[in-house]
Amino acid sequence: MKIKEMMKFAWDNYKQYALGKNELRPLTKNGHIGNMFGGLRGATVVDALDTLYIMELEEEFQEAKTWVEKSFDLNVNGEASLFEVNIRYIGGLLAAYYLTGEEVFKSKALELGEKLLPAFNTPTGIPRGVINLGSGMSWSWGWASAGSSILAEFGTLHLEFLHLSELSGNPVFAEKVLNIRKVLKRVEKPQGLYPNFLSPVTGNWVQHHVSIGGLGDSFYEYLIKSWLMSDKKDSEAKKMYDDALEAIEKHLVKKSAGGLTYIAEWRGGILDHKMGHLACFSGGMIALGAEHGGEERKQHYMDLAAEITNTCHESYARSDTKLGPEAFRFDAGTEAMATRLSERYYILRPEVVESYVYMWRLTHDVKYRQWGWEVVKALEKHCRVEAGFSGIRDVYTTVPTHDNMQQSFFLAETLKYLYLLFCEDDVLSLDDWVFNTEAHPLPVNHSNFKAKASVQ
Ligand code: DMJ
Repeated sequence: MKIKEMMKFAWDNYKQYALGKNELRPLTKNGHIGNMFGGLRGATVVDALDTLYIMELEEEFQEAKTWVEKSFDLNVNGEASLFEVNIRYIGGLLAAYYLTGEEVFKSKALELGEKLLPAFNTPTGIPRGVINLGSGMSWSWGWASAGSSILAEFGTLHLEFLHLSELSGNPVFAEKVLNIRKVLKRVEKPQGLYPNFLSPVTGNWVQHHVSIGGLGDSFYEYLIKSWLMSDKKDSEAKKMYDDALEAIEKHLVKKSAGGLTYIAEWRGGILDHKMGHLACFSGGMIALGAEHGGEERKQHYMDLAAEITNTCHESYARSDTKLGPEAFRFDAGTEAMATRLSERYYILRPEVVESYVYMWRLTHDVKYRQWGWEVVKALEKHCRVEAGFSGIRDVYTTVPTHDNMQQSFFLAETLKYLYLLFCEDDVLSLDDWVFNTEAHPLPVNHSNFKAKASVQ
């Protein structure tokens, strides 16, 4: 099918021009290393493994696996983002292991997991955002206020770390993430909301900025997915998710004059009427979590999920390329469009398609497949170049400039979600798998693995 061809094209070009680098630069036909992964290489290889596997691109999967076996070096020395290494590398390796049973993926995941542990050596156990994978030294991002750690970063470790404990028999990983939860349960939440910046030293909030988009996003996602991954036994996570969503709905969810529902950002009580592309994952999340005692509440959340997904679709539909901007606003007569030049770009992000997949699987309303197909056509028309796929700098012009970057999450997420949108529901069924925030599938614990680690 078409999407499989797109994946093969993305992979083949990466392999030809950038194998072993982190991403492909499709215009200049070379590789990009960047500074997010602390000297680790092959981000695209590890991110692509499970997508190649589920699409039955067998030869290509073998190429990727061989690179992991022969060339993936973990003895590196450099500053890595704990969050990025966890979601892309640990998540990618774990998913590849669970899908294939190949030991190499498991042993690399465990070895890498060990290297992340020193980041948790803080007075509260809340990890710092940056870690040197060689020395184990860790520190906070220079841009994060007053040495704080970021909610979406330390809140997006739970799923992978429970699996690391399960596979290694070493409880340390689970202990680390359960401690994070403990700190978050204890801290006072303004109006029930979770601000994005927390001090790893005092365990208090450093700033009152709340967002379901960047800096906050996957923390909420991992609460509901922790519950699902525990086969619905981790009721503590469900309760935290329900309470957080209730506060978000009360304080952040708004309707525009034109009738579009959106989730604003909150700065110490003042609303910023903006939604980031990243926040568009929330339609899918709210649908996935729409399970409650009563039918009425369930329907309420399914409606909210559908409305948010519709708004995100509008952000695509209102652009000339039919791809959505990095952020869109609802102010001064603007509805679901970027108002700032700096927010008009699209870097092959998955969140809108991700919500289409959940909405499709949970409602079977064909419009979600139609919307997904609009994305396929737009990607082909505006992002496909001679040697791969590239992001674009302005979604509001049909002669867009390319950013010369094929992000690894395009192979891990965007293409995987598009593929799943057009598959039968039993391909990576939502009953048996949860997707980490980089779309790497992790199995639901039907056999009750270490329930003691997830509910205490
Ligand atoms: C991915 O790495 C993950 O989806 C993460 O949660 C957010 N950013 C990118 C994709 O946009």
